[in-house]
Amino acid sequence: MKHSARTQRSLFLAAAVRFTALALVTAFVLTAAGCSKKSAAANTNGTLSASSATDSNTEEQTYTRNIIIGFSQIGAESAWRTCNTLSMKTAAAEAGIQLLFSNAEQKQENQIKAIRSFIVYQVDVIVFVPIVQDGWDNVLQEAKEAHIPVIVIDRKIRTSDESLYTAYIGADHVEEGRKAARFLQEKYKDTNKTLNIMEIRGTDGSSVSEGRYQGFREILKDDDRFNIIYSETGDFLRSMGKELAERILSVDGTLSVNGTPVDIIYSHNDSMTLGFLDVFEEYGIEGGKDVTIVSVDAEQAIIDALAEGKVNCVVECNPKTGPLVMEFVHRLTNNRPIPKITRIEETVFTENDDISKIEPRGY
Ligand code: GYE
Repeated sequence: MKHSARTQRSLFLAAAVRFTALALVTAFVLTAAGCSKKSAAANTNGTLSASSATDSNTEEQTYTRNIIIGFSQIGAESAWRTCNTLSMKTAAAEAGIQLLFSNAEQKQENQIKAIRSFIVYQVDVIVFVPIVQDGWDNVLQEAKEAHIPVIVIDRKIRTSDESLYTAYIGADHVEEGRKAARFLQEKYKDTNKTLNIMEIRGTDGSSVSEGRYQGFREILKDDDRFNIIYSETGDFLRSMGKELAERILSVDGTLSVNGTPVDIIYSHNDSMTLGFLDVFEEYGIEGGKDVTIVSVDAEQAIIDALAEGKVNCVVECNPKTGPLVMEFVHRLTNNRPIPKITRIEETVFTENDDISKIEPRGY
């Protein structure tokens, strides 16, 4: 690739800075990422690790192309997240882009540290998933002053200065909440009885959980039949889903809140839903029958549960954004424009569909 005005001089400077930053970043990446066996192998023989999901040729190719991006991922809390990470790593390898990967293990301060390291290292583009919406302006201002474009993926940030990031790629999480509610209105169109809802929220402060919370209520606000009697965060974790289910069921063995039976569970992600289904088995509760369940993500395990009638509706959220991100990185590093906002198309799978026709999810 012909280098832009980011002249040979700044490249020489960059190389010098990179060398000093290398120790910093390498130490950070190794500890944080828990690199896959493959890239870990590369590290042990002393070469710089650029996480690649395919064979050694790709690593060779990666170095020659010389576009370097820093990717700050929030963690590995769900099958969705793991797939998102793999999509990024695979797409980078296939695009010949070197990807410095950081796993923040669910901590915003680790993401801020990683972004600062990417700035020191003078990567070409920074890509990150903001675990929560607020608190990014300072570090993004530093990236801006270093002339490093930032692509925000999956979750959104809340900022007073939209110029602090170049582009957002992700789903419409408010619409995901609306889709969940519309399914319930359709399912219960012929009943007038009150329907009590238990909501399991995702990570509080995240744009995803806020969107799924808002969109759901937006649709149901004028429908008095639906009554949200419980809303608690499970932080998108299967373990927390289990914990909440045990806490609720251990009271009197029934799925109820202060004696009020729960008719519907609205869960912000499949991992938490699977946690509930784990515990339901112990209590002989049939998900999908004794209680209607609506979940979001559409990982394979929940599609299997849908096929078994254990859940009733699954709102898709697509984690495979890697190829699009790499396409935008190529455009950016060739001074070509990219759209500010790019929404990922998604669907809904319900108990009324022919589940056998659903393609394997890959996560
Ligand atoms: O729904 C959940 C993950 O940010 C859309 O994060 C993502 C969410 C996804 O933990 O499984």
